[in-house]
Amino acid sequence: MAIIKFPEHFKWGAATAAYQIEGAVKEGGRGESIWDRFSHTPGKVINGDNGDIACDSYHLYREDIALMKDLGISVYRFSISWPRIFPEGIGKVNEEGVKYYHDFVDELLHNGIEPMCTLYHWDLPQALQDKGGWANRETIEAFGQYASFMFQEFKGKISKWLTINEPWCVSFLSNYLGAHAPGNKDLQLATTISHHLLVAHGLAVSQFRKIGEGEIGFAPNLEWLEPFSNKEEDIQACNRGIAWFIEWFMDPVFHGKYPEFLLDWFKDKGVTLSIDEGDMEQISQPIDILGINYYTGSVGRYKEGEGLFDLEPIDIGYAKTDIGWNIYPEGFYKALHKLKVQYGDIPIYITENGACYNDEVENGEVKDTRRIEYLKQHLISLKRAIDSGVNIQGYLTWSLLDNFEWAEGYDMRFGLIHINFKTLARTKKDSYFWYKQMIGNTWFER
Ligand code: GCO
Repeated sequence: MAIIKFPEHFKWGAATAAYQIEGAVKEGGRGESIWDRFSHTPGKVINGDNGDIACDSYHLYREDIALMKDLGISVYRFSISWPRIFPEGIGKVNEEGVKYYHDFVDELLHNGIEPMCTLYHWDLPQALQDKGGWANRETIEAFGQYASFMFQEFKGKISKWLTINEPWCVSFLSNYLGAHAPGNKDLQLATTISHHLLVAHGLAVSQFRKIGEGEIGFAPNLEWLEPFSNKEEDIQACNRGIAWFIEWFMDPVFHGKYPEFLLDWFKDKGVTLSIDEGDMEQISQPIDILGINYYTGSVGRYKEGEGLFDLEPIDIGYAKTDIGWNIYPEGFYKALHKLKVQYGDIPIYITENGACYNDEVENGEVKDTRRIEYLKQHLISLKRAIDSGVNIQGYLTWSLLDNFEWAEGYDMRFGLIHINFKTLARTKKDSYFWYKQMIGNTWFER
């Protein structure tokens, strides 16, 4: 038995995103988002699920916040639905949407919970998509205006901001792999979008320096890849795979340039990046915090022609969560360590980490022991990283509630709290009670 103990000041939290929990998509003057359009397109989401009702947190947020308070978290990460603030993406403000988030944030503050706000968690106003979405640089300007409006409006209330959630998903997963809205399959388009997202991030940071108060950063996701052997070709293939998540998005922000070896790789695939004057300066402005989302990793081997990077994932028999992702806590530690080596001591918040297990309610209980085990394993990796000098300030688990898991719909459950999507009843899972105890103690026993 060992005690895994965290610093007293360490922040514990949980995370969600607007489209995944709010519902009420046609209420309060909200405009249409690309996820409304995508989820209502037959064949895009499993079971034809959509976010029309989701957890109905739009109406039930007081109940959710009471649960957060009971859970004992000190910080809650949520996202703003851009089309609730600007139904057309730009132009006229929807006062009802602004008021909704004021009421919501006031309720959090009243309960002693610090808001951590994501500006873009994927629900782009459809009106902007109709004009080309993130491929069109006008969307960057629209994002800048939306961000400025929010910084001004919530000054003194929200002091932790994240610009873009998981730019890899917004660009490559959504526009090259086609799995998420808007569902394109075009590497050039996806690469262009990845750059525009970073410019939009930088624009928001520069506005924040003028009018905002508090700390700002972004929240990339990453997956770890361990080389199958120590052959150079395996190592290089895994480096490319990792760099697609890490260096591609972080080198521009922290070092003001894209990684050469990936630029060359993309060039060989016929993809080029068009960088306007001033873009790299905009992107590389200093940020205050870095959000990291980590779920999974795997072993990879060089194989010519396999995937985008001549990289073949090898299943060496990992245990998997119910969504089929390998459980790979070692990669969490290694990735955090790599971030320190390459990007220094920027304060890091783990803005997402958690597991999909679809346990149901039985006799009023949800015995999700596998989620507790996943959390323990990843918190041990986190502790190893902290002890190795990585500047980690907090951990926010994904997710507070079971919710709309994008293209997977409602079947895939990540919450500490079970949602019955018919009755909207909330039931605390065993992992909720475990996390609550761990937060109270700041340690757990292994
Ligand atoms: C994100 C994530 C979440 C997912 C979670 C589980 O982008 O922040 O995709 O929204 O629900 O990662 O897949």
